[in-house]
Amino acid sequence: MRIDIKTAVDFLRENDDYLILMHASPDGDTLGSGSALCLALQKLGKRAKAVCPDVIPHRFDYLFKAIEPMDFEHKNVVCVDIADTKLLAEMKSTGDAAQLAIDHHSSHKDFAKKEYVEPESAACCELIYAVIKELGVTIDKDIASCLYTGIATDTGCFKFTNVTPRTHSIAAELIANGADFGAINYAMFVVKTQGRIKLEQETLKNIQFFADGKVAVITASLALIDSLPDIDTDDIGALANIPREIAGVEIGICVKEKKAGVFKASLRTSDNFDAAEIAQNFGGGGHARAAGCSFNGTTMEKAVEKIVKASVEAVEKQK
Ligand SMILES: [Mn+2]
Repeated sequence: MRIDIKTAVDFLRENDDYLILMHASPDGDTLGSGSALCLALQKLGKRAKAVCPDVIPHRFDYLFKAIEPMDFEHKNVVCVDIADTKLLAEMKSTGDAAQLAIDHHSSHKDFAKKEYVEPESAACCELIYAVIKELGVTIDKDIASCLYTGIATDTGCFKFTNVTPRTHSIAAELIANGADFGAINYAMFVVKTQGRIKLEQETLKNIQFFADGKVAVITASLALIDSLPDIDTDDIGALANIPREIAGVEIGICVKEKKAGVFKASLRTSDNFDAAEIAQNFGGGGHARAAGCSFNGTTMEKAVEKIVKASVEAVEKQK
């Protein structure tokens, strides 16, 4: 059942022993939401723990340093930033038993007893901020840094069109309350491992342009990926954004070798092209500006040829 913030806050105030679930392949928003809510509930004298089905990348370690580890049997499950319990992987059944879900996805599928969902919010952390205020908990430096992390990461450091005046007002208050925004933005948006830089350097060497520079493709072979021990899946995933950073490129493609004979193409497009439509030619899909598809039992050259041909055709169709 959809509820308003007051009902969500009443529930949190009246109960105890919370297990807060954050989604698999965690991002800054689910982790910032989970850690901030956990800290706030602990400050109210309640037992709370925040759990993620996947390993949390080390760059997020600071979010959890102020949380007191608590050993107890949970009575109430709260899901944060989770649009669908499928995103909980092996913890799906725990999520399906949730008492409360707090989320901002327009695609949110109701699964909890109580659902506080506001798709107008740029980040789930905007909702958690409002919940914590309503709970009457003071937003200290630690909570402010957690909430700032979620808002900054879900807005691409305040660059995406999901940003509203309210997003900036909340961020301003978080900074006033001590959010470590300089260090957070450096860790989230600037610093890269040596492996990541090497990966970008090697893939940029093989960039190819088509359709008068409107289509660009880069490739990453398994041999290259395996030769760089300090890269993670985020580093590999981020390659997909590189071709669209080049002026004039409207369809940016990255083809990665997943295993022998299996290739994944990721597409990023301008407003003039539908990435999902191109990916659908090969049984893939996704969003209008970001989509992907797979090619099995082939070679890198053939996979590139197919996805480039479909992209060039999309450009020609538009003329
Ligand atoms: Mn989010």
